[in-house]
Amino acid sequence: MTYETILTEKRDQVTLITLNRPKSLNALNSQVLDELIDAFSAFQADETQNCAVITGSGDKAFAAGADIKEMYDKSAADFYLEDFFAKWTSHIVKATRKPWIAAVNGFALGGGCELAMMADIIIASDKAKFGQPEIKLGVAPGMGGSQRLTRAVGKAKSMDMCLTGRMMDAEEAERSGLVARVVPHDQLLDEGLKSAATIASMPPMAAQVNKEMVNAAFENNLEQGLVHERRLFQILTATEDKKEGMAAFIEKREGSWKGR
Ligand code: CO8
Repeated sequence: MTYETILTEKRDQVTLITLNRPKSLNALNSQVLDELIDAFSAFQADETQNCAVITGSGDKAFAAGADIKEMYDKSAADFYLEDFFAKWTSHIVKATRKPWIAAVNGFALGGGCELAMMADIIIASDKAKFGQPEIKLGVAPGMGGSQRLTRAVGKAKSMDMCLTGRMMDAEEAERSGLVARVVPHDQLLDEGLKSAATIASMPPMAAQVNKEMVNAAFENNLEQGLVHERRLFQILTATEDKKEGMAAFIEKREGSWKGR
């Protein structure tokens, strides 16, 4: 498969995947998803590769969320029938049994924060910012944010983030347990690749088993939570406030809410 929205590179035993739509702050559209699924499948299948790193191109964003312009015209029926974003869980989280690291180089918002949280380890640049601002668009997290963020940082901070849509800087994210480490911005990729090389040098099966064990502690009942979350997201996409919230973003103005 030829990629247009991501870049991939093998560095010894480490696969580097770069989200590459810098003009849209690496927003995650259907093409990105399809290409990521292919890249993660190739990584999983390649016996020479033991660990992966995912990062964002440009200086500003890891990923500023699901692509609002793509979601704007979709109806609730479209979201429900496509089971929009279910493939992130089945193809990228579950099917990738080898460990992978998110090296977060800037904004990780909405789906971007959710993609980072799907990784086994998050390493953040000191310029990284995390958030679940979907409420400002009249919706809510739909790719695991309400579940994974709450498990990572606890109810108090997760509620604060989801209800106000505020961002967390890298220092707060580390203090809250969302990220493993914060490193200077210009050293992020080197540090991410170095950690990945360390993991890649471990016995490959033991690495996968360790990952599986830690996830077993983390993910009990997550499946139900994620299905529940997706259904609720799909219902929200039928509201007038979703239409208004996304239109307001695209037209660069404040939204005006109807509450329905
Ligand atoms: N989607 C599409 N385009 C985007 C997105 C996005 N999420 N974020 C930024 N862009 C685009 C902008 O429209 C702009 O494009 P253009 O130049 O053509 O106008 C370009 O990227 C640069 O963005 P800004 O000019 O806005 O840059 P600023 O530095 O002023 O602001 C921000 C940066 C703060 C990151 C700002 O862009 C922003 O708030 N972005 C939106 C963040 C957001 O709301 N993310 C959540 C999206 S919803 C989501 O992720 C839901 C996931 C779950 C779905 C599950 C379904 C079941």
